[in-house]
Amino acid sequence: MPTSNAHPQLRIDIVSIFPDYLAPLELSLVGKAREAGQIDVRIHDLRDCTQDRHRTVDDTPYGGGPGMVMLPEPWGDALDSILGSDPSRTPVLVVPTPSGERFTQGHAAKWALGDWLIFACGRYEGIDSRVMEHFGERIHVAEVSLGDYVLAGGEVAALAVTEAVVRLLPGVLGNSESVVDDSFAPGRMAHLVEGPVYTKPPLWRGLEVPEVLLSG
Ligand code: JAH
Repeated sequence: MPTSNAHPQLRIDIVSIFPDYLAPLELSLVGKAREAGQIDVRIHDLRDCTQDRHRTVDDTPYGGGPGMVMLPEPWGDALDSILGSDPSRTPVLVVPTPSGERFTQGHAAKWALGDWLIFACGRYEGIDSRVMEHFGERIHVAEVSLGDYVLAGGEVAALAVTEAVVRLLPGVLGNSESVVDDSFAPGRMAHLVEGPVYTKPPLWRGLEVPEVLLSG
């Protein structure tokens, strides 16, 4: 009988109207993890879930105000389709938004233990709130912010969260760069408050590496 693995392969689905924006996931640490089969990354174009000839994904906000809001129907269809593709996994729907809770190392550590992240990357003024309300009744939904600033959309935040999670998976980092667990350190993360770092040469442009570090 199949049972829960300590670390099942992580599947990551990302829905965006700019799927090419996620191209960096083919590079570096995350790209190598994909090539090694440690993660299964799937990028989706939200416009493939529109029904009209113009592939419309947005409309004016009820109540007025600036900009446009993303229509619920394409999001509902996109997420239904992704969720229906594997009923055996336990998804977390991650929605990057400036109004979300602050994303921390604690989220990354928890999600690295799970088996499925689905990112909904909004644009414009965001996604019709009923999408989060509806899927919140079916699966875990996490609206997260990287910090107090506004981007043009959720894609860059999805890249950041993906990298923060994937580097924690066993076997993804090399031996020379192993993970220190910062998730329970209060405030600034423990290994970063140790201070500045140095490597060779010991004298560079008149600047010396602190004497105390040269003996080791
Ligand atoms: C902007 C949808 N805190 C980073 C962050 C995350 C998402 C967004 N902005 C900033 C965003 C517009 C539409 C998401």
